[in-house]
Amino acid sequence: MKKAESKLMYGLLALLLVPAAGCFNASGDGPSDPTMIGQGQGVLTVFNDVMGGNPIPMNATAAAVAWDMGGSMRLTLAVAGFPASRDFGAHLHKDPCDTGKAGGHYQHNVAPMEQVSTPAYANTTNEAWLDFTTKADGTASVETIQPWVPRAGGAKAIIIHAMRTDMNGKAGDKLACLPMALP
Ligand SMILES: [Cu+2]
Repeated sequence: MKKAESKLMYGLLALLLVPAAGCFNASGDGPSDPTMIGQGQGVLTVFNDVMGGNPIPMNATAAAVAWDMGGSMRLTLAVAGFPASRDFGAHLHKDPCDTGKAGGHYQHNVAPMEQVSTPAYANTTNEAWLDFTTKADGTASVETIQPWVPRAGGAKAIIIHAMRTDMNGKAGDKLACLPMALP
């Protein structure tokens, strides 16, 4: 497999560019070559909190890469400069960071309005969740593998939340946003 040297913008991203050994293929047809379909593009936005309640420093960083594993998606997220030893929620969201703080979660099967935040739709296989716990050095890396790739134009950001995600897909305040360049 060719390394994507040209995409190595910084060290954090470099870590994410090595596909998993032994390619995952949800359809069971055998291995297929992963294709990078998108990545975190631009700077992590840490949302202003006038009450001083945002624990993420403004100079924190994040990088993400999405791979098409042959109809399924591997999505990786790495962060640095975060508070040590703390839980955060994170998800793939529908809208850009500057549009309503990225709107709601990307859902493969789109819920009827009244069921958006129910376990039937807000779950770990219908949405891409990337909850993580930071290490003592303030870094973390996490990945999720989903049996789908996002619809064209359907996913535009990763939001980092104040708490781990509960069974209804809720994870508290939106603390930061990473723009995602996806098809
Ligand atoms: Cu979210």
